[in-house]
Amino acid sequence: MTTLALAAPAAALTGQAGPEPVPNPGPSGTPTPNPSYSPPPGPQAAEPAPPAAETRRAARDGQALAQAEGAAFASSFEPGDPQPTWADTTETDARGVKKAANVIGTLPGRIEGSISDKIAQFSASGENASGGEGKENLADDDANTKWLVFAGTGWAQYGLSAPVAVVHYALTSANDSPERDPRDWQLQGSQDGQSWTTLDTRTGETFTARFQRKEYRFANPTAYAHYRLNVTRIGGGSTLQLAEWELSDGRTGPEPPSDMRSRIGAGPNGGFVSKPRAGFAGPRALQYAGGTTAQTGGHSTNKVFEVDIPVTATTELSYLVFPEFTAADLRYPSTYVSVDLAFRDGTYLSDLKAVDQHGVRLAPREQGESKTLYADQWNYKLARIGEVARGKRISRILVAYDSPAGPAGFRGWVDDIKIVSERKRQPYEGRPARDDRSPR
Ligand SMILES: [Ca+2]
Ligand SMILES: [Ca+2]
Repeated sequence: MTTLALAAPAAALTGQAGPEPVPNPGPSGTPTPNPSYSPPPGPQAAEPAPPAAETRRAARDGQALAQAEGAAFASSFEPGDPQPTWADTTETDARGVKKAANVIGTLPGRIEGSISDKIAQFSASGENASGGEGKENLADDDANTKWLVFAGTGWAQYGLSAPVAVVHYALTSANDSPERDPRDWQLQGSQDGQSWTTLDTRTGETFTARFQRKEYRFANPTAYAHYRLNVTRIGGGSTLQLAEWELSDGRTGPEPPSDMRSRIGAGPNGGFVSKPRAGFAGPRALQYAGGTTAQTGGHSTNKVFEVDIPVTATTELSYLVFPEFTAADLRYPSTYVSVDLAFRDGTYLSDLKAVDQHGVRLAPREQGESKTLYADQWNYKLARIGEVARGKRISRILVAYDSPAGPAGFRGWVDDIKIVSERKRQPYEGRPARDDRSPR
């Protein structure tokens, strides 16, 4: 694993959330349905954003490495890399038909009128980020992930991409330890993230079950740019935790239809062995996410990069993919994914029977069925596409999803997409011994 070690200066992403010194944090609790969220706890400081210089250097190093390998295209989604031409946009085939059915851009199970897509910034009084229990888990549409603070009180804060008049919110209790549930709190709004107006106050609330969602409504005509949940008392002890904190603008009815999500983001919140909130290399990756709406699942192919690359006999496609273990769903819906290519002649790589290094067809349904993609970790995929596509020209790089599971939510990350025309020998690959065939 070669995630970059990033230096850690103060602040940036976390706004006013200063590092919370917490003496001797204990383990965060009993096993959760997802074992990836229970590694030993570490320092409590909120994860800082990488400095711009680090980010630029990571991108430069990545491009230099890609060139040394003979790459015709390489993007790790960092500044300085080729940037996606499209976000959240479904591919249209040569006949003008959208390559999607029964997939929407949101995970199922949100409260009505959810504004979670508008949350642009997270801050908190503390978190257990190194244990995979960071503040971002409060708004990931997954009750199986939680925010945890080693303190009996605490606050979490959302900065919105545009002001919204919130009139309805929901808290969902976490997987274990009911005494850690919030009991007294205020919901507050702010325009500047500094001065706060209390909009709703609750005292003596209890959650009677794990993963229980409780919804609260209040009158509020003002569109605020920041919202804060200020927990002033928990059930007992000195650890606060919460699985979800959802905000709603009060809209009712079904969500407007939207294409599968495919956009640059900060990487997965948790994982067995990977740095949280980072890509495989560098701090960014491409997120794919959404929900299937039919019992028989759904599919969507989204366009990401516009390119013009000739395919030779030796052309290879490689990438890394991190399918999240969403909603503790043992059908692993996030693993039904592949990077696909659209050729100038109207054909697609997924139709050409290209295979990866395991001999599995490089198409989203086959990738999921193969069980070669492990959830909650980065998986490397390499396909010698020259064997099936030699002589064609690549027009677009796509991310394709096709799952038989539904209705189900899925979310994952793609990083380090590379198209290598002719692989150059690397120093670390060595040379075959000249006398391999001679007897010793
Ligand atoms: Ca990256
Ligand atoms: Ca969560």
